[in-house]
Amino acid sequence: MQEKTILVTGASAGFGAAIAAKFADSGWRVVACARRTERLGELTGRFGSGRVHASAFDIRDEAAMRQALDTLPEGFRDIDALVNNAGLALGTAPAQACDLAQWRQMIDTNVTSLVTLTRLLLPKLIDRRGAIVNVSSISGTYPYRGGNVYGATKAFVTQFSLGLRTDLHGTGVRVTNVEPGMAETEFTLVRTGGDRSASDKLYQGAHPITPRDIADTVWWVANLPPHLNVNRIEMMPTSQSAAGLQVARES
Ligand code: 8X3
Repeated sequence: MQEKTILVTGASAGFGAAIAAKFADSGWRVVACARRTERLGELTGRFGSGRVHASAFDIRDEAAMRQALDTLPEGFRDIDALVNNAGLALGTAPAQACDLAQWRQMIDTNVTSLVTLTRLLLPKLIDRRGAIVNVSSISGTYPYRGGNVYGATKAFVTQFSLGLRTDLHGTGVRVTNVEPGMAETEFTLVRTGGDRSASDKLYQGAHPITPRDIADTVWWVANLPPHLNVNRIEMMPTSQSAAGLQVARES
């Protein structure tokens, strides 16, 4: 059987690194994309450059993205699966106190870059009857304090996944939206600007989702028989649930 190729964004850490490792370990070729060259080197060091191609570029830089796609080496050009994993949350302040630059960075990364890469790869994915897995979040469905623009970007990803499914009708391309809840990665360190104690406190005793859990899920979705499409998967740690509505009463 011909080896398949998967392109994973945000592959230097967390979900992306776990997804890249899972697929590489299971015989797929992996195009691992991220900004941090040295972290991608861990993947190529472990699996070899014939199995993992490290593609280092800033996902917000469209010219660099196009250049990276145009210069994929032989053996990594026929993309069968795209995992749009790169994304971030910045800040936990209420909307009225947020930093606009952080909002723009989240929109640029989580929305603009994701749609750009998807659009660029769609012809190949259609040729290959491939698969797209978008990493969204429960924050796109359930609002929480300080989630504001981060949640809105993930709601975009969720709706974009549904829209892609519709537009790709009849092409054989599968589209899945994965919506994780609390997961322990560098997510909270990034969100808080490196506050290790905030990160540790959030996850302590919660048994959060692990990168391995997400890698196993993406693996399952991507390896289903071609006649099956999982539209969306909402996942939470058992310890997490929605908290409901609030009322501001007159005192
Ligand atoms: C990450 C999940 O619950 O921290 O997107 O927003 S949550």
